[in-house]
Amino acid sequence: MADQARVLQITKDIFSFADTDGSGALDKEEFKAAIAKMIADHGMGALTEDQMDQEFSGLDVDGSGTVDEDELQAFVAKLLSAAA
Ligand SMILES: [Ca+2]
Repeated sequence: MADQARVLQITKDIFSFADTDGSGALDKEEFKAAIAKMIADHGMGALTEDQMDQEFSGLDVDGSGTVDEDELQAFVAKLLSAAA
């Protein structure tokens, strides 16, 4: 199961890794890099391009075209509970 401290830690790691331009938000390319790292580091199941596009749209609740750290955190929690 995904405990909250672990979710926060992983989110922080992944976010700082993936936000390569330091904008404080992940655009779609950065988000895909974030997913790839989650999969590599935490053994999550791989996602297809379509699934990543879908997740991105689902997470970007304010329609900004980017995913911020809170939005990423929701995704990390979901992936971790799916993998548990
Ligand atoms: Ca960024």
